[in-house]
Amino acid sequence: MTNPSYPFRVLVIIPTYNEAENITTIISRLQAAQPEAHVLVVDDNSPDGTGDIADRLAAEDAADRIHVMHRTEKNGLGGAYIAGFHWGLDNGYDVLVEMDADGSHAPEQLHRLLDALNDGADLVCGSRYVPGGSTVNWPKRREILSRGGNIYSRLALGSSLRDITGGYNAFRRTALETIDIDSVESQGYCFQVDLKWRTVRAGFDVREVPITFVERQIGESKMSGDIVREALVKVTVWGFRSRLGLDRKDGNPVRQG
Ligand SMILES: Nc1nc2c(ncn2[C@@H]2O[C@H](COP(=O)(O)OP(=O)(O)O)[C@@H](O)[C@H]2O)c(=O)[nH]1
Ligand SMILES: [Mg+2]
Repeated sequence: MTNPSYPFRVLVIIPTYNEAENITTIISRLQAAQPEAHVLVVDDNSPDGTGDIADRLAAEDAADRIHVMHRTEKNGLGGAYIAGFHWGLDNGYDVLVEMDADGSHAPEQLHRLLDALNDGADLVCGSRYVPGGSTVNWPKRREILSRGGNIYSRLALGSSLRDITGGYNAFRRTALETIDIDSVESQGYCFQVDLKWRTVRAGFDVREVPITFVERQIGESKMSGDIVREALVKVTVWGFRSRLGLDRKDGNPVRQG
């Protein structure tokens, strides 16, 4: 069904790993804020039963707007999103949104992203670091890491995006169809940088809108030192490749071998 206020079908993809205490709340907030949007929960066999709860919510939703993908093991945020994007593209959605399960990405602000898409953007990034954007209750250590990661990425890549590591993003399907998502191997923050950087380089209309990022109140972050190290190494390599003119014009990396 097309959203009456938007001329496109929206799928919100929510990757989950041990979000049993959050998943019901985030889906009901989303349905209250954007009743016509569909949701796909991509669960990596969470030991706390998140996948079962999502199945129950899907079964109880008379309008059939809730879908659940079960994967067999924890395989990182990036892998979950790629699988979710494929499902959404195969099922004819026009707009695919990334949203965390823990409440950090307010469904009540989703209209900001969708309005900008409706205005002609191909990718809209929810941004903590443009005027009007903010973070709430974030530990100082995480904020420094995030701000530092963004500054480093901007310098290394020559990108003008203020929040290139952010995870609250809405893609028009044509962007995802163009950037060869199967060749994206990165995880975590780096995955978000990779997707946005490819979309920018492919010449799409990429915009940022302010969001209020609220740190999770329940459950644990899956952020790890490995995710940070991966981001640092990969962003540096991409920066050099780009500056040396080794990238393909369509925004995708040159395949090795
Ligand atoms: N399916 C899946 N979801 C994940 C995985 N790692 C993290 N997530 C989900 O990705 C979202 C963001 O993770 P979170 O731990 O809150 O990261 P942070 O906000 O950077 O601390 C949450 O909805 C997590 O449940 C994973 O390996 N697989
Ligand atoms: Mg979080």
